Amino acid sequence: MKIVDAKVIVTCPGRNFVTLRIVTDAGVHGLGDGTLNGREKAVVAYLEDHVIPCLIGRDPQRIEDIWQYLYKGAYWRRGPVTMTAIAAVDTALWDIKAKLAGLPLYQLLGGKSRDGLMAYSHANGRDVAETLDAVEAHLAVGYRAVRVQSGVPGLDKVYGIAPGGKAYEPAQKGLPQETIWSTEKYLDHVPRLFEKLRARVGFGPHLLHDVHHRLTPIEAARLGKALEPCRLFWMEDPTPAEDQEGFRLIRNHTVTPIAVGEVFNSVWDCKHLIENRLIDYIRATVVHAGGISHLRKIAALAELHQVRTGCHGATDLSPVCMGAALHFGIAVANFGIQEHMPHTAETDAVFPHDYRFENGFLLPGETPGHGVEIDEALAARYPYDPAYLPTARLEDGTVWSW
Ligand code: CS2
Ligand code: MG
Repeated sequence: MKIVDAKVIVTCPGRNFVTLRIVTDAGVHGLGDGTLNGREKAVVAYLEDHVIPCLIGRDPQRIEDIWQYLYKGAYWRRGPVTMTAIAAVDTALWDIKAKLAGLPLYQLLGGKSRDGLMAYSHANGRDVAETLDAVEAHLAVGYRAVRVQSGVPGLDKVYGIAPGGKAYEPAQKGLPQETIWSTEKYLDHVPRLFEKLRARVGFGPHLLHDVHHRLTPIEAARLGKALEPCRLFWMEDPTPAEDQEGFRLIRNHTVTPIAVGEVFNSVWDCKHLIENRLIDYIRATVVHAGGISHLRKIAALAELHQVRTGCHGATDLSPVCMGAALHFGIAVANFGIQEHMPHTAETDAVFPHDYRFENGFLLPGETPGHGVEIDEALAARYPYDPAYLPTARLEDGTVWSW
């Protein structure tokens, strides 16, 4: 069997997505997500100029061999662009293999280890009152876990909060927006927010919070300690994950569970944190961590150290990634939780899929493959529209993590 064609489809049904379509001489095709929010065109060029020419003529069944060829053969290893491109190929090849077998992808990954994937949604509000209402609205539709982000008094724009209570889309058209950040204002606000939340909803629902890389280790330790009475499911990205020993300082001060890894792109990024039990959940996912093949290796390492998966699932990861992640998540032994930011109806129309949300759980479908397709004619009606993630500065003008 041979790969006879491959092409990159860029579409923007409200936000940009990059999709790789690989076609075989068996008449079966596979799809992989190659979306890297704000750097989409870098992945497109990597795939079109450096990967696709090397794929034509290869046997699509040799998934691990092609993965190793693209990883070692590039010489320049790892990084978000390279590993997202490899992920797109890997995911498409797993889709093809499952279609050839006539099986839903999870059956090739060991079969079901659970009946469904507990999902968490995003409840955002400009102030405490709006945030409390948003949490209750998500609980009312069945979520058992809700991530909570709110505006910070005294700050104009912060991560996670859309103007006017709309659904939050981080990338904004045009060049990057600059936002102002104050750790002091944030640290004064968040513990009070969660105290009020627990008073309103009790301790039944799982509550999560994304610090989004914005604290130093000692500040994150202070926040984790202050949040202990609120019993969070996790505190995410408490400090920039390049400073991996910084997590030991956080660990020494608080038992609030820690989740990290949505910006990781290989097992090497995760190794120190997992082996030293400095985190509780690993957030790496299919599209940015080298695809199904590599994510399985990350999860296997995590399993040895009782670290569970908590795959990233924001709207800037396409339904192709979500579909593949659900097949991965329902099979993997150490599943923790799956992020679920539902895509818009426009996006779902471009990417018809068979996964579904039911009563707090996400469920992959039974269609052979990962269960997601692309309507290319519809996709063509949404041309690429440049958009960037915001940047942040402290009130004195110092560049800071957004
Ligand atoms: C966030 C992401 O979902 C999350 O946990 O960290 O939405 C992140 O901001 C975006 O994926 C960046 O493109
Ligand atoms: Mg996050």
